[in-house]
Amino acid sequence: MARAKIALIGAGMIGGTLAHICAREALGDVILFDIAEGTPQGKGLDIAEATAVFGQDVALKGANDYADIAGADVCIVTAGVPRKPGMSRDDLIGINLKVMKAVGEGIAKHAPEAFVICITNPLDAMVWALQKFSGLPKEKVVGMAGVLDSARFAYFLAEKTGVSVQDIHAWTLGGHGDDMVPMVRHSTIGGLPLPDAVKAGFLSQADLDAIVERTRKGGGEIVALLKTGSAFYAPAESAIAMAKSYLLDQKRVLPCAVWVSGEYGLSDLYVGVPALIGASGVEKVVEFTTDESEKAMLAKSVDSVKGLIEACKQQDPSLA
Ligand code: A3D
Repeated sequence: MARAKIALIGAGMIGGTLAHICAREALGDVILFDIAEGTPQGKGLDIAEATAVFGQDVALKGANDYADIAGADVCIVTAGVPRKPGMSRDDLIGINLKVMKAVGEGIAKHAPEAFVICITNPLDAMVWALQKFSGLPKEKVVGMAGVLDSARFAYFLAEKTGVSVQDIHAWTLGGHGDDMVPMVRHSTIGGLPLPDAVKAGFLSQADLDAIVERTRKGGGEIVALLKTGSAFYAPAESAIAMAKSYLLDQKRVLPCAVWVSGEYGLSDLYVGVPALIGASGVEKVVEFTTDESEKAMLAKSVDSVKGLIEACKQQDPSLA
């Protein structure tokens, strides 16, 4: 059987990391696409040479022409600019919306059958715009944010409690901004919902509150440390989990930015919710029960997403 073809649109920090993981795990042949000449070719060749060390038979190629992504099974989009210290994700709209237009048109022309995972920020607005610009089916265009935010939540819980990350299941919903919604009642340590884990002495309520706050600001914490860009290892791993669920029809339930039509009382936008990803793309949205406080937090987060979508429509009236 032919190997899958994975197109990475954007060969920067996340794109290069994605290519490395795809090659090491032999997920498929990789096309690294970027407007920067030499960068995708250089990273592609570097990783291709590494395949002879770790012993995987996959092909890697750098490209500056969309024709090279033809027939891709999966496209992972990181094209655009990341934030620098002092910037919010929303400050990126001006540049990244134009990038989404070019990328959307390129994918529509050359890889219209692909499952598309957007990572470019501000995530919920960019994946919305990418779907519009590409015209691809909504169930085949998703955004990566929730897997990363939930991984941060889980890691902080593991670090505090000493419990293996493997036995912590954490969920964040809503938009990928500082008002994202870490779902405390639905997240578990060794099967115990977090409020019960507090009662059982795994951590204090104050520790939990601090972890929720740190999770919300997790992206900014890394930006402040790196100074020259944003996180890339954990974002890349998160998108790979989504790509694998599609390519291998794993049917994992992962928090992703997906098009909602009525779920959680929301419609006509992309927002982070638990979604079952299989060979057809988004096959189901899982609806958690939400109490009044969770509903209010979700509504606030969704308002931020709607504000970003409005800003996109103002910048590019073709989206209105
Ligand atoms: P970076 O290392 O700058 O790579 C971006 C790449 O995009 C560069 O190589 C550019 O040359 C390339 N590029 C720019 N314009 C185009 C274009 N029109 N077509 C093709 N390529 C282009 O950034 P990065 O890899 O660190 O981050 C990429 C994006 O992911 C940024 O927007 C980040 O804000 C975002 N990001 C999102 C998350 C989420 O959880 C959603 C996490 C981390 C980063």
